[in-house]
Amino acid sequence: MLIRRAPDLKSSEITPEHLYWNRREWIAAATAAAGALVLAPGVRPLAALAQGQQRLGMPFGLQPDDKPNSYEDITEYNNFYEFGVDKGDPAARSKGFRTAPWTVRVEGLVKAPASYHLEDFLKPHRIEDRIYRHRCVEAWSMVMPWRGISLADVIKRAEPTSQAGFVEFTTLYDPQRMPGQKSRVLDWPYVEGLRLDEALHPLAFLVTGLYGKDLPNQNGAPLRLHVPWKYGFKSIKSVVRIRLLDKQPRNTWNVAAPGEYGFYANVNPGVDHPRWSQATERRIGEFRRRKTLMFNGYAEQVGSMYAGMDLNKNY
Ligand SMILES: Nc1nc2c(c(=O)[nH]1)N[C@H]1C(S)=C(S)[C@@H](COP(=O)(O)O)O[C@H]1N2
Ligand SMILES: [Mo]
Repeated sequence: MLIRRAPDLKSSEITPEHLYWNRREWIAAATAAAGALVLAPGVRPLAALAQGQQRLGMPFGLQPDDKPNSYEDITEYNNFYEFGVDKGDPAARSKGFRTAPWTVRVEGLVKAPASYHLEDFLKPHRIEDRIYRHRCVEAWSMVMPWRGISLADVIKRAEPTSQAGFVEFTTLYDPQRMPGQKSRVLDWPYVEGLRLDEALHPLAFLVTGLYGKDLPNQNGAPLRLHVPWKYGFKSIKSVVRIRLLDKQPRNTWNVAAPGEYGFYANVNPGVDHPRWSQATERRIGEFRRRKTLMFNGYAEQVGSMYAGMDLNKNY
């Protein structure tokens, strides 16, 4: 098929989204999925792309009315308390945050513990682009076109021992570089955890980029987790340590407010937060409310991991 060049754009129109959607790989994947469909240049081939990812065996949970949020939405409306508690603080206050050099330690109940420079940590792994739904516990949501690596691959590379049952993640602790850590709003450093089977699920993703470019600081550069079937607070940013444990790790929001936030934090429209409903959500950039989906739309992929568990108690 003929791939034409995108028509001339005014430089003000050349957003990261434009560059991203015009990438040859996307167009090729979408076209493969859509058979003979010829995509006009600049058209966001989202539906075709979704089918393409599915056909290539890649996980995908987008719904027909989902489309990725703009670069501005994703980078200007953030939760990252290390840089302040207001939604605009991370963009404003993380600008000078240095993320190189960056070291990641993988340790605990593994046969191959190691401390890596970020580049070496990433090197053996396949870099992938994935579009994920993101649902904050505050009842707003976005759709993120991430770039990153499979968490399962990282864990397998470390060779967990037979005692390992959980994975703990820790954010950098450095109040000089992360000024929000000078205030005691949370118990620093931010920590999160997953059961080992959750961490090995193919949807669990370690994010290194957004819209085909490096991850902006406010989104958790240089390495953050995204577990798309769970509330956003599980998706810990600026990770420096991944540790395999035999018991359930502590997680920051559960420590801060145990009556409000659990360990599992699976998106569940049937279990309300004590102070608000989780039945609906507002997509950033829209005004209407959408129904929140069980497991944030990924029930088909992840539901079996929770068979037999009371999800009203294990929230
Ligand atoms: N270290 C750290 N990780 C964090 C947070 C945080 O405050 N500190 N906030 C969490 C919450 S509540 C959400 S909703 C997501 C927000 O990610 P985003 O800003 O990329 O949308 O990051 C999560 N990861
Ligand atoms: Mo959140």
